Amino acid sequence: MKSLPLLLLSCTALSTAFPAASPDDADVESKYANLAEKYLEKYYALKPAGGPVGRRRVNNPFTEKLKQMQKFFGLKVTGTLDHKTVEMMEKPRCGVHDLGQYSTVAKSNAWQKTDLTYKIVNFTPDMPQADVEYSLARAFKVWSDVTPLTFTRVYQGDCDIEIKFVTGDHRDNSPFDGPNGVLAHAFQPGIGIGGDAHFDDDERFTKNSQEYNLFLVAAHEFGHSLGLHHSEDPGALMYPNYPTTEPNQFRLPQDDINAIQSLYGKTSDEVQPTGPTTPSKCDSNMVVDAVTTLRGEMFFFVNRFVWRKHPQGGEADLLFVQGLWESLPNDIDAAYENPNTEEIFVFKGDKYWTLNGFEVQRGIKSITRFGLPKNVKKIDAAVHVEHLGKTFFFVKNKYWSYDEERKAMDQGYPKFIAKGFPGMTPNIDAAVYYRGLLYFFQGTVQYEYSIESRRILRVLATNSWLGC
Ligand code: 0ZB
Ligand code: CA
Ligand code: ZN
Ligand code: ZN
Repeated sequence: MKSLPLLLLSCTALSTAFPAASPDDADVESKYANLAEKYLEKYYALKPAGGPVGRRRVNNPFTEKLKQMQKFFGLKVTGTLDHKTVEMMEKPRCGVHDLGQYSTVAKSNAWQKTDLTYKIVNFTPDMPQADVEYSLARAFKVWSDVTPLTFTRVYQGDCDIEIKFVTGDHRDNSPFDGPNGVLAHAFQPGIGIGGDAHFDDDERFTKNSQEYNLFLVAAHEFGHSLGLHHSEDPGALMYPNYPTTEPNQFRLPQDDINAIQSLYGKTSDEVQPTGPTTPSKCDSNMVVDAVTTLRGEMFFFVNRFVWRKHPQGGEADLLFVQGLWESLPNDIDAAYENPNTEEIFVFKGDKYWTLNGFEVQRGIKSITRFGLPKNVKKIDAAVHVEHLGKTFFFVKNKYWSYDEERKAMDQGYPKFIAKGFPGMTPNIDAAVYYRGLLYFFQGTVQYEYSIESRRILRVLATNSWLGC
């Protein structure tokens, strides 16, 4: 049986997502820009506009994906939205990715054994050989840690997963495309080329957080080698796009654990591994780490993600914290904006980071600079109240008041939260000031608080801002 590379699994049938119209050449570009964007988002993993300000330095993601699409359909690769391209986009087709199927619709084939072998046929010149070996071994371990699978390296003869670094056309009907775009591909389980993983050696592979980290790319490819398809969960390793997260802190997300265990079962370990889950804005159990405004927008921090909400735009966008601010840690404690200086302060443990919009300022500082005592090892929440010129820091059952003008703590603090904010109880997760009111987040609920009348006005669900 000849197995197909994942990218040849597309099909043309069933419904069309777009109305059929006859494009008028003159304004094809503007008229169909929206259609093309939707199409590329759907089938080519184009990130929605206004999405993460990623670290990638590709020219223009839209043009890149458009070129991929034109190539796939044998059109002239112009990178512009011409008549022929629009026509192709309007042709009926089934809802399957050209980049591989989503795990939810695909019926994968798995290896019929659990002890697999791999061979590294050649090496990339980008990294020392030992680093390549280490990155690939670590990528296999991602999957063997959560399943009964084992991976053994062989040096010659037959093997299940052959690993190669190649460029351009390498005779499997899926030529690579030079720098960026496609980074690698892998074949589903099977004999011959089945299971094999090819890496585009026109990329620069690294073992650190610079693009593209070989371990991360390999871990994703080996997922395909084991029979996984792309996932729709933006936090999953098998999501179609290269993630903007720190590779050294990588933990296999729960979505991928579930997917691989559905093919091969669980490990025999007594303690079953679990992984990070992606928050969903409609989850009424959602709890936040921190909330802040930023130049009129709202940012809700939840572990390694942040929801970004434009005040008038209804839906909030889910982004990686490190997709927006590369050097920020995940799981922060608190954040606040001083709208006068347009600075954002982000707190974790006894340290804080300063942001100017989407730039992280140099230097991680100690929270003692705000005048907090040394025995405070972390704060729960921070909020700046514009009309008072004060910033409040909440720690367990107490709070401090910081004067932004004098850049000093006010006298007589800490005070009890119950005294300063009657009705509020200790251990606040996050606080934000918005249009004259305070919002305190505690677990799955949020209290709308009036400073003037010193009382809770409303109790809302924590996720109520996110437009579920
Ligand atoms: N390979 O498995 C892929 O998904 C290809 C595209 C397919 C048409 C073969 C690929 O190289 N995708 C890019 C990628 O980074 C997408 C991108 O440039 O954003 N794949 C590697 C990856 C994806 C998610 C997590 C880690 C690594
Ligand atoms: Ca490439
Ligand atoms: Zn290939
Ligand atoms: Zn992939």
